[in-house]
Amino acid sequence: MRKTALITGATSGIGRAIAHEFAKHDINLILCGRRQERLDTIKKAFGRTTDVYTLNFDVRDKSATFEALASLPEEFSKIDILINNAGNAHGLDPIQDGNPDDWDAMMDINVKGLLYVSKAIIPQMTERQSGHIINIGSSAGKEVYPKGNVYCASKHAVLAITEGMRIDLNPFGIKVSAINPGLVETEFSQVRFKGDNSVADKVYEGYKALQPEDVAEIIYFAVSRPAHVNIADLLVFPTAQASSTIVKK
Ligand code: NDP
Ligand code: 8X3
Repeated sequence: MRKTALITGATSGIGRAIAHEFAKHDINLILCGRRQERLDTIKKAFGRTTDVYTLNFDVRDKSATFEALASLPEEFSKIDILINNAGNAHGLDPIQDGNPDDWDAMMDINVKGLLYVSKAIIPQMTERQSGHIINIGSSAGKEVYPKGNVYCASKHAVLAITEGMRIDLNPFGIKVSAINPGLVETEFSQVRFKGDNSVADKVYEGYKALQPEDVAEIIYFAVSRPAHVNIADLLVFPTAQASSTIVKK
């Protein structure tokens, strides 16, 4: 029987690539994001290969998140795989110059949004005693880099939550994994630099960054392991990157 995966942040970058990879492997998809027109386009593209349902909500909005996830039709209501991917960096400033609105966005989306979505989905997994939750962390969840302060804190929190989830959900047979990429060429830097593409493009200049498809393939590998194997915590860099701050250009 086909599995069903719910992917947050499926309108772009890593989330969209995961949707593509999963569609190739006959996994039914629930795709989430705020940009409905993109969800429609992606549904059209992958809907020929697999069954796709879209949900439009902002993970910062607790009641909208719970309402959206409670509204799934019967045929999409059993979620085998949850990919907590929605997230972004907002700004790159030393702490003394940081914008509290950016701090709110990162903590509310990357940390609290992940918790709200998980809270809505976990009960059906504990009841069935099966499921796989993949949280998209970051190399920024393993080391802090200059001006990364609050983004790095949000991704350290994702890693701590992942470990906590794995401990608490292990008795229910639920797998929990953190996949932590280094630099991936997506719309991430456009968001971080608030649409200033002259700055955003420079992030990926002069070396080959990870592509979203590279991360998606790793995630499919993680979800397709045998029942007794759980990839707990995986860190992946582009070859040109040795750490958050060392990139060979
Ligand atoms: P993108 O900007 O390309 O994609 C971000 C996704 O998150 C979009 O689909 C966006 O959808 C969704 N999203 C953002 N804010 C919200 C919100 N408030 N509510 C619902 N959805 C939201 O970036 P990436 O693909 O690179 O990022 C995906 C994940 O990977 C993030 O968690 C990021 O931190 C992590 N990551 C990225 C790395 C990189 O170098 N790019 C490296 C390591 C980790 P929409 O705007 O339609 O809502
Ligand atoms: C995204 C990678 O290095 O921009 O998590 O923080 S980085």
